Amino acid sequence: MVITERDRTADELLDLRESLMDAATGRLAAAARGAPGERGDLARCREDIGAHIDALSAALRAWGAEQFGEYCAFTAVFLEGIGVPRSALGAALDALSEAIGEQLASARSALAQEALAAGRRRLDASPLVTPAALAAIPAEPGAPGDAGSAAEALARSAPRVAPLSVALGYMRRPEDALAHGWRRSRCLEDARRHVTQLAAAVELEAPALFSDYAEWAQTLLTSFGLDPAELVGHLGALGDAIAIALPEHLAEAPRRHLAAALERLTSGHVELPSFVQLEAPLGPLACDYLDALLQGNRGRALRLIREAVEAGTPVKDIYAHVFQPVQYEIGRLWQLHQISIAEEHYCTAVTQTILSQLYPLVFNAQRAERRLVATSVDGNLHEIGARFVADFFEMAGWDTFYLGASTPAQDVIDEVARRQADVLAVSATLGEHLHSVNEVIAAARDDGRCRNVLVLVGGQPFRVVHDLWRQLGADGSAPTAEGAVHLAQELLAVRSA
Ligand code: B12
Repeated sequence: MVITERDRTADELLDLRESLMDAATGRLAAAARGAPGERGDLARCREDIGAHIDALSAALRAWGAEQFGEYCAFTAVFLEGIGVPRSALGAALDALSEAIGEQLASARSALAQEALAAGRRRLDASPLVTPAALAAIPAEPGAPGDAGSAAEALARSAPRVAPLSVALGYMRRPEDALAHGWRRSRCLEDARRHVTQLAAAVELEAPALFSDYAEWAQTLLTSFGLDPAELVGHLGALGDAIAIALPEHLAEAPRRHLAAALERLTSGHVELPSFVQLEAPLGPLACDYLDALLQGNRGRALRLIREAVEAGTPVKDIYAHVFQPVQYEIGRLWQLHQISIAEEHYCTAVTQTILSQLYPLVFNAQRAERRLVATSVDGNLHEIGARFVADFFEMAGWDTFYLGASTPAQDVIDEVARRQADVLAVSATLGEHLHSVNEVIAAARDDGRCRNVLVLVGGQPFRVVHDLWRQLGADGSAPTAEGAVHLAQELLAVRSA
């Protein structure tokens, strides 16, 4: 490998990092004496200068001067987001430039000055980042300090915290900002999702919910070829953005949840074994069925199920040991970037079609004179879990009213009253759906027409945190549709005893 003068300059900048930081901060302090208050916190200012030196060094070694300009653009957005004017970054770059001029030999200083000048030029250009990212930082942020809870404060400050965390993440890992290119706006979307999920976990004081989400996100992102350190860096930046945007007492819980998730993420590789195993009950059928779906052969998929039914396989077993694990596996393959969204949609659509073809077998049980309403909460587009629950109750002889995906709370409650349901089954899939679960339970409890209705809840978040149902005020939860039927029967028997 050839070592160039640029590499040597980059090394020397790092060797002199501390003394350059001192010298540049000293210059800024002297300048601020004339205009106090432009930026009081000199210690933080010194740290920022350290980050500028790192970026400058990396620019000299690998990226080039123009990319240092990109780093400056993101840094300026971050600083503007916390109320520090762009001119302050310009002043810091000037101070650093003078310190470098004093401490480095002239040829090396000239190389560094070239990159610094590109940074200065970039600061004069407008807009600094995509207009969407800038628009996301409100001019007058709300007052999270007035919020009643940490979750509310976080949700209120999300429009500010998300872009701040992205800008801060890019400032700390400038290589991401450069590598992401057009995907920077997607990073902002991801940050918004992190904040939403975090607020949901904080609202219920359930750190496991956010840790589970973070592990899922880590597997997803690394399957797209991203460096695992990237999410760790971004979540760390999110914690710091929260510390900046929220008063200390409200920042504590979200930062604690983040720290717990980061501990899980950094403590090793996340294993994600297949949900379809040959040796599991009906394993060979599940493997063949999955294969038919992935081959795009719905005729064969239907034939496999029809033959199994004709051979006497109970429909319930096909639901539990074929359709459910295959759906989970489809999700896993999508998460690992092994199938596309289109393939996932296709497989799900085929399974839904075949489910409908099995209905003559689902609707022939002896009637139990009981009624169930099953729904996916507002915002939840996953409908098959609720559909499974309804079908298992139907197979137990109940009259069932399955409402499908994303039903608003009041409409659910009106339907429960109209159908005189004994049980309401509510399905959620993501942490962000829990707010709607809360809403529908509160609406049921407040409505005199639903006084005797049992409310059961289920879906992924309830499998992650076992007593979450209790916290939300439901009457119970079960991990599967079969379990839901047993639980309802038990609770109704206790009630009538
Ligand atoms: C199909 C699918 C979709 C389809 C749904 C279409 C439809 N018509 O239903 C579409 C494309 C809409 C979709 C969208 C999304 N999805 Co999706 N999806 C899936 C997939 C592959 C299958 C879901 C399914 O059919 N499961 C089968 C049923 C039978 O299982 P179940 O829901 O768990 O239900 C059982 C139990 O939980 C329980 N149960 C369920 N409800 C209830 C209720 C009660 C009362 C009780 C007692 C029990 C109970 O009993 C059921 C039967 O035994 C899953 C993979 C997975 N692991 O589930 C991902 C998955 C759930 N989706 C995921 C994601 C990320 C998303 C999106 C955010 C993607 C995106 N970026 O847009 C969106 C969110 C949409 C939204 N707002 O809800 C992730 C969630 C990861 C996470 N932990 O955060 C998963 C896990 C995929 C993955 N491995 O990454 N998705």
